[in-house]
Amino acid sequence: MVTFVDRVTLHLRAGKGGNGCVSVRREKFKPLAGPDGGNGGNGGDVVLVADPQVTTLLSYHHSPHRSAGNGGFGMGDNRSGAAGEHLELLVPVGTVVKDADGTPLVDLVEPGTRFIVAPGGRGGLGNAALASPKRKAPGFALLGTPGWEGDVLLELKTVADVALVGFPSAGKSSLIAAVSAARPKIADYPFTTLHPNLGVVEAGDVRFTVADVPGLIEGASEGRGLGLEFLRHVERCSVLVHVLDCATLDPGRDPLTDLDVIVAELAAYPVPDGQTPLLERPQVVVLNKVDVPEARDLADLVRPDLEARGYRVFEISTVSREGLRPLSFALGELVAAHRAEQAAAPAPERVVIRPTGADRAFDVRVEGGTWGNIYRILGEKPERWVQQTDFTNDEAVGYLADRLDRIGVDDALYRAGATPGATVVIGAGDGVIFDWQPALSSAAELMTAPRGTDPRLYQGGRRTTSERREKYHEQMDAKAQARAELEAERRAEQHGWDVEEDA
Ligand SMILES: Nc1nc2c(ncn2[C@@H]2O[C@H](COP(=O)(O)OP(=O)(O)OP(=O)(O)O)[C@@H](O)[C@H]2O)c(=O)[nH]1
Ligand SMILES: [Mg+2]
Repeated sequence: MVTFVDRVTLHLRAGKGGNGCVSVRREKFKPLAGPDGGNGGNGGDVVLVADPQVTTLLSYHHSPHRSAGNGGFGMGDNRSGAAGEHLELLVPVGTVVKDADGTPLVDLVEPGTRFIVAPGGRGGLGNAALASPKRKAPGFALLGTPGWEGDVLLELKTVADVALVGFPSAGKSSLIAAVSAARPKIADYPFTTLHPNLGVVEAGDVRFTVADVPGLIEGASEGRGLGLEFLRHVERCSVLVHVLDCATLDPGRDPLTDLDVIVAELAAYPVPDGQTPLLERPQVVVLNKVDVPEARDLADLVRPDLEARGYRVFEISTVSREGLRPLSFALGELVAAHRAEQAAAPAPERVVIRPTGADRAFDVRVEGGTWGNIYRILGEKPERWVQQTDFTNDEAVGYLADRLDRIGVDDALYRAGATPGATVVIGAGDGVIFDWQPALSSAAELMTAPRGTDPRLYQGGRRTTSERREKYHEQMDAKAQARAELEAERRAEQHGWDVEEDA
């Protein structure tokens, strides 16, 4: 049974944005009282949260398909759709998130860090929100856009200060059990430890974490034993401890050759860019099992050699607990020194989260095709606008054309050499294909009324300033005429002759 998982592929789907609504308000005696379709709700995001309480990616191994809630549809009477529920996925501190190609996206080393790994789609605007002085009665609404969908790779890299490395059965798990509250499995057969164990050690006023990783053997870098797979968990450790077995009964093994083998394997491990190679980090040597008399003799024998190579050497026994205190304190000092160095160094650059690269609104790419050139438009906005367009609605298509024209798509197409009738594709792959007419005309424009207006709505609608001014002048003219008529009548009565002739 799998109990520890440190690498998993997640299949994620963020929520889809809800569609906007087309609706017209109806009142008694005023059946067409203006648009009142509400907006669709935004789709929910999938968010990764680094949580110290979580230690494995096991639950994602069992159920790797995760999705966030969809946004609700907009409704009439200006009711907006509900926002889709966000999905929070708790991951261990030290989880590296990579995209499907293996490019790192973010490194969740700080507890509590949140990363929106799959952003939800946008809700579409309803026709009430699309109304404007020019477009009083939009007969269309925008569709919700789909949420991000795809695979990401989660990789757990244990965050510990000290890593214990060495041959199987050297006593690494015994050591972590002796100095911390960790209780890993300990047995006298090789590869007892199959996944890293973490323990917390307190030495004086320094508190640090120790990781016990599965044993290494010669050829581990070629995949022998458990391979170098688990050295991933050593990558983030600042101090390495070589645990050497002084009581091994295996012929051909002794502390010095063991150390050479391990050092050669560590040298073969490639750390990610920007990190200190494993062998350039502070290292100490621990000669274990000195409670066994022969082991102590052997330890005393090899000690000068190791010190000559520049290592600090500690003789310990996890059984009699001899030498554990000096070891803990020495490790505490090294860790404290490393932390002080880190604090003095400038803070490492933060990882950029999902760069959109959208300083330009769009790009036009000319591609050769069987039927002549294809002009491909790539850009965050044009692609989103296409997703928002209901192509069964001519008004919506016209609105899309206006939007594209406004950011200069037509001009850019001209400049790229497109002629009317050329094939234009918006988006990658098949995208959406148009026969280009400058200012992409649509049937809606052939209607008698300008796009976005509806003559039926004008009866009770608000008048524009010029209309009002015209009406005012008309009224004034009528008044003046009436006054003139009255005056003429009055005079005719007085003088008894016909004023018309007089004029
Ligand atoms: N006599 C003696 N035996 C020890 C000492 N430390 C560990 N052992 C024994 O050595 C054997 C292996 O110990 P582990 O701690 O499981 O070794 P390990 O390095 O974690 O081994 P793997 O997990 O297989 O890589 C066990 O039987 C322990 O009881 C010690 O100080 N003295
Ligand atoms: Mg072990």
